[in-house]
Amino acid sequence: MNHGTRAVVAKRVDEGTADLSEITDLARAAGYDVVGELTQSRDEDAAFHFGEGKVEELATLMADVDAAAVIVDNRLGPYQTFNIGAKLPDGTEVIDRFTLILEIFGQRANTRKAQLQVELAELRYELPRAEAKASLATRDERPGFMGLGEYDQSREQDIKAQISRIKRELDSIADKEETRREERRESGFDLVALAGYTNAGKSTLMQRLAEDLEVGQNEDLHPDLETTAESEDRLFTTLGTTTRRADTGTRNVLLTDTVGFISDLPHWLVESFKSTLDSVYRADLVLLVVDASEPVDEMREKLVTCHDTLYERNEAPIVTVLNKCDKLDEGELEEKTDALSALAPNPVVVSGLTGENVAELCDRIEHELPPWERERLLLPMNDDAMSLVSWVHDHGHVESEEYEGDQVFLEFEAQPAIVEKVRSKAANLRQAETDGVVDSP
Ligand SMILES: Nc1nc2c(ncn2[C@@H]2O[C@H](COP(=O)(O)OP(=O)(O)OP(=O)(O)O)[C@@H](O)[C@H]2O)c(=O)[nH]1
Ligand SMILES: [Mg+2]
Repeated sequence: MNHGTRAVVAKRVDEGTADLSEITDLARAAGYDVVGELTQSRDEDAAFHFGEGKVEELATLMADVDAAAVIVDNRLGPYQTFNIGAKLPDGTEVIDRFTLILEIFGQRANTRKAQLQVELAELRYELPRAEAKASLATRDERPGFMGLGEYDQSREQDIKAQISRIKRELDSIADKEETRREERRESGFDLVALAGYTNAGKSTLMQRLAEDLEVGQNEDLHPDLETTAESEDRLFTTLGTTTRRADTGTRNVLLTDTVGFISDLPHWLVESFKSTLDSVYRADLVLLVVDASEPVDEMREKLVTCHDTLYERNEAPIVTVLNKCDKLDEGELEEKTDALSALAPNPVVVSGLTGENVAELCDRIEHELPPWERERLLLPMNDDAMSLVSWVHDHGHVESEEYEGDQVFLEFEAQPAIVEKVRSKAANLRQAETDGVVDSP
């Protein structure tokens, strides 16, 4: 952990002014104490990333504020990291945006899956660096340095072997989760996922929507159900996925909260978290949560990042949720909604914190989910029919249930697959009644 490690944050932009607010938040989330800042607006320098003079300025600043680490909000090449470090006091850590995010993920990974994903991302980060080292060392023919190339080459092989081992294990976890999703659908649940930029308020909304009731029905089907979804004002509070039952009215909704998105993540990092994001990509409906209290340009940028992340794989319909509406007035809201209408058409405006408009969000969820089928059935009145009726109550929405003589008239709505199941069970019951035999359930 970096608790209290003093750090300088730095950023280079090609033109304009560099904004350090996000990297500062990320640094704090990782436990650093941010004690200095440095920015530069110029083209990237191949050797130092910044201009060489700027790196010297950084060295002075770091000595002045007594910092032990510099956190650079850019992607640094392996040689750039090395060259910057060489100009700074001995023992100074040079950290770039991705290593910082990996550090946060590493600190928060508390499940086997999250740990594997972090390990995979770290190895993928290290691989090109090990390759670079191996090729450098092979070229180094100085006496006394012989054999170094071989060492680095075996490190490279080692990394590749570990990557395939972890990928295999993650694939098997992903298969199990896919099976669980299918089982849940077959039991009549609709799968809704919360997605959005980190700190948008996903976990807070999850707490709002989640039923206080335990799911209770089937422990095997829901081993990942949690009673809490942590929320906090820092980036990447949630890393793993949490699923809870939500009460939206008639539908049986399982709501999943997961890791937030962030901009400028390299492909290999997003890939490493693929199986976590599967709960979003494979949902029946995605709620894309946006912090509406931020400046509209920032909201737009974050929406683009979210859409980019979702774009490749997501199959489900998306409902944009403008959250934190308690922080702004009607006028501001309308302006922002208009300005973002192309990216976020017809959004739902809520406050996860105060609960304002959450009922409207529930209605919208019910409306956007794939429609249920309606069915009317006549059942004989016996124990088997009664247990079928109670099964329908658990897996769908019963509109009416009328008892007349030795018959039950049932009118209900449910997912097409559930309706199909009930229909065939009902046919069997009627058949058994006519035959005078009753099947065991
Ligand atoms: N004022 C206000 N604050 C909110 C609202 N929703 C969430 N917050 C605050 O915003 C911060 C982030 O909320 P979280 O629910 O942790 O956000 P998240 O999207 O789960 O964040 P990550 O897990 O990091 O991706 C917390 O301090 C919340 O209390 C809201 O509707 N209004
Ligand atoms: Mg969260």
